[in-house]
Amino acid sequence: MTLIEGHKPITPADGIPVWDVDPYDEDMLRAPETFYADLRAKGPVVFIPAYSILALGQYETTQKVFSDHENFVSSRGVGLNDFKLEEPWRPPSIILEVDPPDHTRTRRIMAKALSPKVVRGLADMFRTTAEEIVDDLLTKGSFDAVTDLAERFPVSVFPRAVGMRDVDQRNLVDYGACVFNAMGPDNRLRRWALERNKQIAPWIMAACARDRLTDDGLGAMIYAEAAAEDAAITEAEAAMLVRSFLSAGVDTTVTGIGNALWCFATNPGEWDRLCADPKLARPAIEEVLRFTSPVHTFGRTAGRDTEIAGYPVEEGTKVICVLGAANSDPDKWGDPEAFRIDRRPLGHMAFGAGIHGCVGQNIARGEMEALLSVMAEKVARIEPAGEAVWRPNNAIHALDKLPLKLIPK
Ligand code: OVV
Repeated sequence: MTLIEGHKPITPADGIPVWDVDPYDEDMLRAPETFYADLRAKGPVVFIPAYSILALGQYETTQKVFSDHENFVSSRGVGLNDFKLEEPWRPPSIILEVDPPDHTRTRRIMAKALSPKVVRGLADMFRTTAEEIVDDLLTKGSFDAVTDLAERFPVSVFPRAVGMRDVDQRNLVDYGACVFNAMGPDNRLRRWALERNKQIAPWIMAACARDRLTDDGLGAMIYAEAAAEDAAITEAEAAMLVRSFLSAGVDTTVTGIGNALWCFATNPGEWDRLCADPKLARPAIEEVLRFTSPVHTFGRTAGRDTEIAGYPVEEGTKVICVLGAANSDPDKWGDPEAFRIDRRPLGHMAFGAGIHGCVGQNIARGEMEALLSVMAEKVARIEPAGEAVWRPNNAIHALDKLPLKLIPK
């Protein structure tokens, strides 16, 4: 059988709309709003012949399929490649790219290391670091908020929380970008990722080793699980779980923070509201996540013959869940194109849903809250100082450049 993008080509069931579109077109990835609207308008499930995949964008169907780990598995990869049919581009993640019961075992360990209690213990370090960085930026004129704030802050606090002895901003951010680009088709972005990964992967794996980590971080907590009596994981698996911290914990929060700064720079009235009522920091974060969907697309594979919205779906079908489209569905959200920090968008899909829902979401929120709270105390206005440029990625909706100037209180 000839594969397409490393998976089995399918014949869609009668009645499923067919759409000649490239969801991974770079211009569309930079400005995805019309793609999201058109995808939702076509119906609950759409066949895209260019990649022989199904795509979902309506909130209800996206939410349902994404939570249905029994019919839509992760063990065959969450990108277009089917790990059952093609060699994965890197050794698979032992938490992301697995199903129960394998998933249950590793998820429990990661959830413990990233628990609300652990995250509360990191809050002071997050705040102090945010203060240092914001004070420094307030002395500057304009700066690029992508490298100098959105990257700098998470790269200053997260590797430290993990207990990494070796920190390299470029390698850490690019590694995440590689992992997300690799979920897409064999396009320029994915080819860049596979090349860049050759340079970075040895550095990443070395940084995950037991002796490259301090004794008091999240990494040490994972290794402690491997050292325990009747340990649930091996030492080699501990290294792989630390790799998951670095795959999923840097570029995602960098993107969330960059997108938050963009939201407030372009909606100064909402910044004024946050400054007037700092308790809005938490709901503001959720609205940033809903409004900008830092992870815009994530895939699953039909593990058996099943159905979506009443249409039969054959085993081996790759399904992309367009989280950005679900997060802007007017059937779910009133006035979805408005950024309103007091919306409280319960049920947004930015962290996914179901058993694979982001295990790091508490720490992600903790980082964003520390930075936004400190800024709400010190920064009167976040002013654009040039054109914001988006950086296409097969799964992430992130900025490439965001020139800003911070006006002190
Ligand atoms: C990109 C991503 C998301 C979630 C988990 C992982 C990666 C992983 O490597 O475990």
